[in-house]
Amino acid sequence: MERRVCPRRRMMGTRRKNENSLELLFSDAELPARREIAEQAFLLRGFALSAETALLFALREVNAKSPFRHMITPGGYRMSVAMTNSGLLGWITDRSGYRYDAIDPERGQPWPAMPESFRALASRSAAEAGFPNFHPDACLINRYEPGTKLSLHQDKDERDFSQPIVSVSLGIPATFLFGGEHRSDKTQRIQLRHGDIVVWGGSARLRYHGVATLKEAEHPLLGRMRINLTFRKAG
Ligand code: MD3
Ligand code: FE
Repeated sequence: MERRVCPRRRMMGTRRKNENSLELLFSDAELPARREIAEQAFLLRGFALSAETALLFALREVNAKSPFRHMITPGGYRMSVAMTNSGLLGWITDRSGYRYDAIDPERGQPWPAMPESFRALASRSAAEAGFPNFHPDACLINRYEPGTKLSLHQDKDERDFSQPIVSVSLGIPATFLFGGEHRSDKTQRIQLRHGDIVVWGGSARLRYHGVATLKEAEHPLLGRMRINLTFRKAG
């Protein structure tokens, strides 16, 4: 097991409240940098922190071209989570269904290119989790505010389920719900904070997951907001 010092812990210098048994067993300095939270699901605590400034700058640029919007589900509901995309393909939903599309329907033009800082972090993270040749063509960007949530679902609009998914959390914390292969399977709760990355591959790829209703909180850089970057090989 790797025991590199996690950059966020080095910076904070203080101990967070114990959220799992590993944090009781290891001191801050020797907490594993890569933790397998379930079969083929790897949590990289604080792995995005070193790229924080570049990520937030790039996010601003993407958003200037394709702003966040509340998409409509096939059932006619407005999603509480606002979304946009970067990359060759973007995930969209409207009354006719869920799909990936090269065109931002709000603008009738291609999605903004995937920023180099996004792409580089995603493939570095995948490699760290044991998926060395990850070349994402889609980055879905989700924006949560306190009171919003993402209901339990599967990600199955992608072509190749052997490719992993990389998820980068920024801003206020959230409780990620990780279920099984059936909607009714019990869920595991994982706290995700600013800078955390999760890589989901192989057997974890089709498990149900969601995000619990966000609690009121404020982040020094992002305010009352959580941003999640989800990198996929969609096409
Ligand atoms: C686990 N977003 O956009 S990404 C989504 O925090 C989505 O915004 C979440 O789920 C968010 O579809 C989490 C993490 C994720 C993505 C795909 C998975 C976790 C997954 C596929 C299988 C298992
Ligand atoms: Fe998902």
